[in-house]
Order: sequence, then structure tokens, then C-alpha cells
Amino acid sequence: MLQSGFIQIYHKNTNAICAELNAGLLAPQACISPKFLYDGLGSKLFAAICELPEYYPTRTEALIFEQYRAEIARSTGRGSTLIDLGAGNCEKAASLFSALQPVQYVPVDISVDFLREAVECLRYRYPQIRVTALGMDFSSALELPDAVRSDKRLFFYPGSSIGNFTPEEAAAFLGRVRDACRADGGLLIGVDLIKDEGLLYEAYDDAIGLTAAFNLNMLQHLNRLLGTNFKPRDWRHVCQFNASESRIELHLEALRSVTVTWDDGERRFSQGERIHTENSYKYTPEKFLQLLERAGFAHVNRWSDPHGWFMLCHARAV
Ligand code: AVI
Repeated sequence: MLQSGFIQIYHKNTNAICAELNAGLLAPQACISPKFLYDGLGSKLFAAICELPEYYPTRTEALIFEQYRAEIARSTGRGSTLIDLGAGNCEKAASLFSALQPVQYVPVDISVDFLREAVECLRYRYPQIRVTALGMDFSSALELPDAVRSDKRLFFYPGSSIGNFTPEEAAAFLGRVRDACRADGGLLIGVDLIKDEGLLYEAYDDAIGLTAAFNLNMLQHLNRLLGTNFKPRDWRHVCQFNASESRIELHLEALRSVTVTWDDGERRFSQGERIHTENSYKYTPEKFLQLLERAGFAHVNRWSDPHGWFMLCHARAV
């Protein structure tokens, strides 16, 4: 049966965003949340990064989906309310539609215009699925409108986006996902595993500079959101592995001394000073399973690739 979906946009609270950015820029170690990497261009750059030969997570996860599609569907069941957190271009979820046969698909993304475009295409391709798209920031609260069915909720959080939270934030976030499920709900989540540092550097500092552009584009996004006068040419992309925290870090480093001004503030950055823009944590399977348990999930089924680079888990909300 043909069903029409709709887009529900939660308007951004611009005051809260400006306060968050202001505080981040004025902190002794300047730091901006990675969610600000995703404006329209940032989302396109991230989709392009996912096509890079060096960026192993996307293709490795896709291989796991391909190889274990039937087992994954047996574990999750069919006919779910598939809630895709950070849906981007919706391609990953769409590749599972035939196996999972969701009754309702709920893509959620902070990058509203990008999501709107992706959803338009999807409606033509899958007219039998009710699509309810939500433009919202789900990182700090997960309030779903009544239009999202409450039965058989299957939260989909692929690509190791969970790695962009600290482990403490990740546990809290997973707890909120758990709370948004009834006992028939669950979570299908991808997580990047600890591996050789060299592979990580290649993936996060790629040869053609897409990741550098993705990182530097955040400055243009900040100029629009906060009215700063960042010039991307004054900055360079830096990627470093923090072994004690088991994470890749992205930074923007000032190439010369720069003074950045905006309506409510000003900050001088000396040459070599950095803005911390992203963490990407890498887990051992055991550590990640503990995190799922801590959040209240159980009965975990998991799948991995032959190199043990990436893991996909289906966990039940019990
Ligand atoms: C979205 N997230 C899982 C990506 C990652 O690998 O941490 C973002 C990214 N940053 C640089 N390249 C990709």
C-alpha cells in the first residue's frame, strides 16, 4: 500500500547553539563538537569520504551487511520501526530494506537540507514504506514525536558514529536509546575496532585531502552559525592517534597567529594552537559489549569481518 511520509523539522535553538560554540571557542583548549562538521557541504564531503579506498569503516561494514544479511534479519526480525540515527544519505539503511522489511523508516539527521534531499529520492524508490524524516540533533536528547511508532523500534546506528562520543557519553547516549525502546525494541550498531595505527592515519588523513576539507569546512559552518571570521587558509587539518585513549583525534591548527572575532567574543590563536574538532574512539569487542550491557541492552549477536577491523552488533532492549 502506498503511504505518504512527511518531514518533521525541529528548528534549531540558535541561542543554545551560539552559547555552545562561544564556550567551545573560549575554552583554554578550544574544542567544537563534531556535530558541527555536518552542514550541507560537510554531509556531502562525509559521503565522499565513505567512498575513499583508505576509509575502511564504510566498506568493511558494508561487507558484513552483505555477508550476514540473512542472519542479521533473523536476529532483528522483520516489520520494525527502523530509526536511523545520523541517516545522512540514507543509503546504508536502504541497502537493508529488502532484508528487514521495515513498516516505518525514520531517518534522523542534524543536516536538515541534506536529509530532505535524500528522503525525496527514497520516497520514489520505496513507496510501500512509511517514511517519517526528522531533522534534529539527537546527541543530547532523544525525544521522538508520536508519529514514530512505538512498537518494534529498531534503532540503527551504523558507521561507528558511537565512536564520536567519549565512552561515558556513549554509555549515556545508549541508555537514552534503550529508554526509547519497549521490550520488543533493539539496536543495530556498528563499531570500529582497535587496529594498526598506520591504517588509522591513512583513513583520517587521506591522500586527496577529503578529510582535511571536511575538517576545514567546519570553520565556514561556524562563520555562518556564529558570525565568526575564520579563514580556512589560516588553518590546517591535523590527525593524531591518542593511544592512551584509544582514539583518533582531529584538530584544526593555526598556520599563523590569527585573531577570530564574532558578535559576542574574540579569541587570539597563536601559530600552532589547535581547535579540537573530533574524537573517533576505537574499541575492543569486550569493551564495547560492556558498554551495551551498562546501557541496559542484552542478548547481543555480533558479526565481524575477516580482519577483525569492524563489528556489527544487534542488542535487545530487555
Ligand atoms: C561519522 N564518524 C563515524 C566518522 C568517523 O570515522 O569518526 C567521521 C569522520 N571523521 C573523519 N573521517 C570520518
